[in-house]
Amino acid sequence: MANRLPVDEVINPDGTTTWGRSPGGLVTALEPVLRAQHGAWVGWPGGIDQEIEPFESDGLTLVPVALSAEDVEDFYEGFSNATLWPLYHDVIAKPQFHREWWDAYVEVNRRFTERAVEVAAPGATVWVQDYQLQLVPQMLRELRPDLRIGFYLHIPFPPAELFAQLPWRRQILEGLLGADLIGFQLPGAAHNFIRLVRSRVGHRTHKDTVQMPDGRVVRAAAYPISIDAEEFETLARSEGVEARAKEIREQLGNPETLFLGVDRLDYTKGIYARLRAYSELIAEGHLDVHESIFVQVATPSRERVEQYRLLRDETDRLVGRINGDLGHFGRPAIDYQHASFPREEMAALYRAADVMVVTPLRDGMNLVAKEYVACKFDDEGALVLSEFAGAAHELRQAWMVNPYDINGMKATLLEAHRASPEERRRRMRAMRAQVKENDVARWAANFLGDLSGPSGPRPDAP
Ligand code: GDG
Repeated sequence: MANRLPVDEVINPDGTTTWGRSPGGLVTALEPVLRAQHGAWVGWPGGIDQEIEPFESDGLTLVPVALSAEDVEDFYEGFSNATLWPLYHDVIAKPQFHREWWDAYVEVNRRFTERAVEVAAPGATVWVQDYQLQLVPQMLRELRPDLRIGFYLHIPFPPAELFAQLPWRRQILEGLLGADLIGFQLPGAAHNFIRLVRSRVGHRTHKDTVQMPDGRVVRAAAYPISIDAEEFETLARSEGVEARAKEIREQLGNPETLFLGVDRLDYTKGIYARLRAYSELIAEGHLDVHESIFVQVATPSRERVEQYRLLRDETDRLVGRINGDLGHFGRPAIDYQHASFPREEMAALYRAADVMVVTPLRDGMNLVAKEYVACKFDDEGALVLSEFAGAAHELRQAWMVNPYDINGMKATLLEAHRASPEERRRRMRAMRAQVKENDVARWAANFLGDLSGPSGPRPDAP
């Protein structure tokens, strides 16, 4: 179960509605697993007050959980995206703590739990996804001790010093401890969790396990998420994508070097500092607007949350100022797209880009970095990557940056830009081997294998 169902409602020209598969790493990862197990997906269909019975879509059973307008405001935009999201990302933005948001979080977590309880067969495995549903494992276990429960957190889990701000810190820890296995992107996050459980809940811990008073053993470990690398490569190799990549470069005036950024428009992604670093390289004459261009795709995201509205205005202003100061007719310094594109277009952009710039201030993993690597089947292209993205632990041959250090970023952007073709190929080859080997199917299999493995104690199973 996840906050969102893997489908979006599509309104046809005749006014009827159907469901279309929403793309994304998680959907591709879990779909084959669910299919093989005849599993069901519990989640929010994305609209308001949609009281819909479970239905089949492409052979998957989808179990909708209805949210009211108030739930969306308090549970989703409020507690999930204005409390937990900034708190778990190093408090880059100030988390807001509101008691009515917390109440909504508890209530909606309860609703998700009840839906799962209705559809889970005796002894079934339930895999709960992400920060919106951290209370579900405990709620599920109370109602259904027969279930095997896994939880996976897609975003970072903060150090104890930051997590301690949360007025409901103990409830969240206890919520998660309802699971048999808790997965994180990085070992450091699992370690943060174990340390917090010891200090705040008082349970005994040993290495990556927690000894629960009822005799259960809960494990917390790292399972770095990935992408369907083969599917991306196949897409990248298709004629349509190759032609579109050429066309994009032509439309941009055949620049010598195309720098690319692709992110949800989110303050964790470090878009502002990245564009400033690039613009200074132009202003100081290290790069020439007639030879280089920076394409920044910022996918619209969480537009009703205030921090995100402010970020959009700031980014618009910055891009306007940079282009006003440094661009020429038909030669902007930055080509900024506040839009969402089909996957084929994303693949074409990756194919077209010479230097991919991924500089989040904090990121659980960052799939964009892995997608870029997967699309570069000719071993061309350079990846500039933030040390603060989970992906930096695996893509070690990227050009690493501290996204808070603008001068450092400038130097590294130039280094990646000027690197010899051999140097780029050497690094890209190593990263491609990593991503191909550790794909999303392996991620899911590792987690589910450990969840069902002999170490998972099942004292209450019927
Ligand atoms: C969270 C964590 C973690 C983006 N724009 C378009 C588009 N995308 C796709 C990308 C990529 C995905 O969205 C974004 O994934 P990221 O990993 O980069 O970032 P988050 O959205 O913040 O994801 C993150 C992830 O969960 C998984 O655990 O890695 O750290 O924050 O797949 O390609 N796709 C299409 N059009 C767009 O305009 N089709």
